[in-house]
Amino acid sequence: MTQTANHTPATETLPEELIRSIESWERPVIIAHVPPDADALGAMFAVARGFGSTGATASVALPEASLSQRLAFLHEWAEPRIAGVEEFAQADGFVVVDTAKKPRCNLPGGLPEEWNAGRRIVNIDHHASNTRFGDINWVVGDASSSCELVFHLLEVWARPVDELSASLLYAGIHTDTAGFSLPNTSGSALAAAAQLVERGARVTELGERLCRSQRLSEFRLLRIIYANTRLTPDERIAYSTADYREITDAGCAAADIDDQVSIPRSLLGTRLALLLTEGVRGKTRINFRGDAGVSVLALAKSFGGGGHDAAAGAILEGPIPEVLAQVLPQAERYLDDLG
Ligand SMILES: [Mn+2]
Repeated sequence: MTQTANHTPATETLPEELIRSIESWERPVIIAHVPPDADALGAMFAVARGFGSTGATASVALPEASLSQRLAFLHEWAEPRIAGVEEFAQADGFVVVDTAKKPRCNLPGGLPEEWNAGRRIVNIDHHASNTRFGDINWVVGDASSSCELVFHLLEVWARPVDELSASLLYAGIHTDTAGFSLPNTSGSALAAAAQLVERGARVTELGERLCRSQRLSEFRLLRIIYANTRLTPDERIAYSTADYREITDAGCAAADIDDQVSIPRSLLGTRLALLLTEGVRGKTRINFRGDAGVSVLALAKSFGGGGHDAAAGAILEGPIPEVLAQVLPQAERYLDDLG
């Protein structure tokens, strides 16, 4: 692969085998994680559009209930072909983006357990905890987002990045860096974003849609999360909760739980923020966020979860009070050990 000034070091790690493999696919299915965020959706749709420009018939795995109200516009923009059981049966290969482990794949119902049945999986991701479950893995732990990686992929693959693909990819970089405010806002992330803007990414509309387009239902949920926010006595940990009743009474569903952990996280002096939500009755999802250099990945892993250093998650069986009673003391000990 030739190296040009536009390529970040991430491109140098792109396995040559990856493009050789996907080039021959005519009916690929593109998959991301559950619940899909803007990075997952943007990367998935942009990869599908890359295949579309070669004449291949790509479809995306996106069960309807898994799409949040806030991000439904990305789906409306991209108008992807949705993969059902039939598309999975006929697929000649799979691209999984932004997904740290295979069981996190957001799949339609009715698939056999071994859904890839010997067909190749290409795994493109920026989660440090990625288990390399693909047959070809391109995992760049210090990339800002999967969308940044997909942008480089499309460039090396010589697929057009039109105004719509640029917008989808920009959405992922914008969201995964929390509006270019997190430590993963690297030079390469900003350079990719700049190139996407030059290609016509809809910056103003995306800013409005992603940052200033709360539905009343989402607003009600935020009010609950503000009201439920607590601090530990030493104020190092801020946490909040929303149980099943609170989420549904607000008019929201499991798919609408996204980055609301930013509320407890926004308190001055917080080193570790937690959000515990019961989007699915009887299961507690925890979002972990670390600030001031606190990595939360090992903590999330101790509960069977995964993610990044600064942002990780886990899902535990049981109602919120039970899980909180277990997680909070462990999180305090974890901070004590970090010193
Ligand atoms: Mn991501």
